Amino acid sequence: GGESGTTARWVEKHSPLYVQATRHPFICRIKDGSVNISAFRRWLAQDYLFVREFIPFIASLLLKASKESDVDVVLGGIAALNDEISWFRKEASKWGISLNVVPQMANLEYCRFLQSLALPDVNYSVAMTALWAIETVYHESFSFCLESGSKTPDELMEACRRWGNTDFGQYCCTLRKIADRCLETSSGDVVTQSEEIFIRVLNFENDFWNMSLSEL
Ligand code: HMH
Repeated sequence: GGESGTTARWVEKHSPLYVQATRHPFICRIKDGSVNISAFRRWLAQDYLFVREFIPFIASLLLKASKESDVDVVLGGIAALNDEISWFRKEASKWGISLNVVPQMANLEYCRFLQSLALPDVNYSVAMTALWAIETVYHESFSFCLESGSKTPDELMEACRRWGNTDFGQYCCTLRKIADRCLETSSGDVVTQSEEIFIRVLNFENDFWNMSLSEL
């Protein structure tokens, strides 16, 4: 069950965009082993900057959550980010990558979007839809690289497992259920706004992958 919620309908309705974000050439090249390591390095440093901006966004959701079980889930997400930040630093030092880089345009725009969603007047359902979509795109993308028959390079497996593992998938599933529950009792206006935010997240994710692939 749980497949008939609002978010599942949106994934169906916007499937070309959803597939573009979750089966991007950057991900497909990791999966078939043809990824350029310089693209991976660029992604790593830029994603570290993104995750730094992600912290205040999740913190804003913690403030908006009122149901005790929602607070627990969001708090778990924050705890996972603490570990994620350490992983980025360890991974960067392993690859000899500086994390002190200039954010590229696609990243800047995505971070600005996160900042706007963290404002106190942004509706909880809208912000929760964004969190579900952001985490789910990464899970769907990196779990694809772990499927049997994948030729994912050994040195990229840790990154793929970080977001592709089944525990992270379970977290995404929990976020989806929270978003669906919220949307069920939201006004038509909030539901419309949430669908727009879902579409914007998919576009930002696509741009982020494009940025990682682009030479420059
Ligand atoms: C760009 N989207 C981007 N970076 C991430 N780390 C996630 C989603 C998942 O947290």
